[in-house]
Amino acid sequence: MGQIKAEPFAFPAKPEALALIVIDMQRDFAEPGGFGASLGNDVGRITKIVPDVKRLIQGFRDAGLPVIHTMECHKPDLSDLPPAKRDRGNPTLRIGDVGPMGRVLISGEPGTAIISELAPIDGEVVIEKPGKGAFYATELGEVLKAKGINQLVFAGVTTEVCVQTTMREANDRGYECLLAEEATESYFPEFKAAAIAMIRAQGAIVGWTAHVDDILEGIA
Ligand code: C5J
Repeated sequence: MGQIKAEPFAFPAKPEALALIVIDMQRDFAEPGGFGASLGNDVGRITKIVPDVKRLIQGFRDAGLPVIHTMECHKPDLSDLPPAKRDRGNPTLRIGDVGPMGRVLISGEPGTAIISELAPIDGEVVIEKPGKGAFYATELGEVLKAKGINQLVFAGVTTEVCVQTTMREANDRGYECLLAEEATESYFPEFKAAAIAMIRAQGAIVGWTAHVDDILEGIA
């Protein structure tokens, strides 16, 4: 492993320091009746990336590199859910309400689970996060430090919300971040395109972006 073909220039991958972080590939964002749908979004856009996320995960597993999963969710007593988050907007179901897949975005509920095709395997870390960024109010920073990880490849949803927020948190903490273009998606195609453009602008001001095939070739 060395360089991964990427934009705006090659990503200097170091096998001893690299992990994949899969953001929020949960039923609540990808299936009818969940949080994403309650906000009026077309969740079919999210399910389309599952094959690319799956082969990226498999590539990291085959290379013996860590795969870390995150889930946006809250405690059943809602003590980690700010009213400003619960009350905003006009969704058909609010976080904590009972929907067809159980309570929306609540830890342990069926809808909160990672979709079955992408389920974590034994030994993979799963971070439950109450915010959009995966470093806020979680153990992610300590987990990465303990594993000696300082380079992160990102996949998951949604590109401009939880993925980009976490990339920005990571960038400010000194991580080198690479976004896998076909393995991330937004409910809004124009927001995905804008996020990719702004991440890699100005000499990778937030990070790099690359195609899944090039990442898989780089880590093989
Ligand atoms: C959102 C996320 N979009 N995982 N969450 O609310 O991006």
